[in-house]
Amino acid sequence: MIYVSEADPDEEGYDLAFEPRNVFVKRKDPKSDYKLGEELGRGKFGIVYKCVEKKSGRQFAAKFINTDRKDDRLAVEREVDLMRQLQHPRILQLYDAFDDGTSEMCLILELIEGGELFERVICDDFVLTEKACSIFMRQICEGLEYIHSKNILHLDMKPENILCVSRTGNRIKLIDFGLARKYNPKEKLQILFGTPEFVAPEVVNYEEVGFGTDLWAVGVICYILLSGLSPFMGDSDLETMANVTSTKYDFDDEAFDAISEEAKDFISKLLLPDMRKRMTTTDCLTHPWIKSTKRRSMAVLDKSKLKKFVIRRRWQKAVNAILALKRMGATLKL
Ligand code: PIT
Repeated sequence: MIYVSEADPDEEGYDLAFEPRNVFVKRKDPKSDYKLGEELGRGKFGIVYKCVEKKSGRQFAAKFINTDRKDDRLAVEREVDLMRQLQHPRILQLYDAFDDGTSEMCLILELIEGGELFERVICDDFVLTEKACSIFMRQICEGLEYIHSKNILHLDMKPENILCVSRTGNRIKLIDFGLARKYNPKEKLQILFGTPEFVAPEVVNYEEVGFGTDLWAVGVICYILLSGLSPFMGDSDLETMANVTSTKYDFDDEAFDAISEEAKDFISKLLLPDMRKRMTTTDCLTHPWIKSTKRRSMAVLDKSKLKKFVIRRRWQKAVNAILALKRMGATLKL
């Protein structure tokens, strides 16, 4: 059994993976500098492999991104530009970037091998408690506070983008700045993307977005982590988005019987229709549920619903991967 909840994550060390670097995109084949290894994961963004820097023998992760479409290159250049500005222990670091003129660009990233947070949490040897949840949520808020302090919006906060540093510790890091944007409060920023289950009402309504948009998603993630239930999930994306804009949700399910009032208070101060009224990351970090983890319950939470949630998302991911292949012109022989 792994009782991951006890230790302060920072007792394991709070260092950056490597010294801050001023990364620029190299116009050559990444394989000239790095030797590729096993696949670590794949998603809409592309495929991530383990790799070794030839000159130093150091291990990294290599993310290959398809850049067939004209805008794809610009999007990756933007991701590199934003990641270059982010150096924090709660954010996956960028080490190198390549564009050799083929249909793929490559980012060399810090290697972490703990897998996705939710996948890890549902393992039978992982004991999930409310205290463990609040420690994870604190780290998510710390990472996001740093991102926001640089005037950057993540805009794709969801469970898949929270990775564990190791299989046994409780440190996490935020990944995927593919949809992130620089935020200028004087300019109105509207967006048309994201995952329906996690997007805020202002995104669905195509209204102005801001720091609060990321915090809505933090509220949804916390709701799911504690209960295994997705607060706005409908039978279709359209229904989910209608549920989001109604901003109606409740804690009525029996899954919440064991959950503290402070935890529910934390969620309810994030899932507010007006993004300006939601807690900021700094407010989150001083909220009693996050701040005083010592008093948090060590009672074991029932993970059966969370397991179902993760299995459902695995299927969704597989379907998305097939759709992405089809868009690239692949035909399937079944
Ligand atoms: C791993 C291990 C690791 C890095 C990653 C995955 C990276 C994933 C990733 C990073 C991004 C992004 C999408 C996915 O946009 O060390 O399993 O910046």
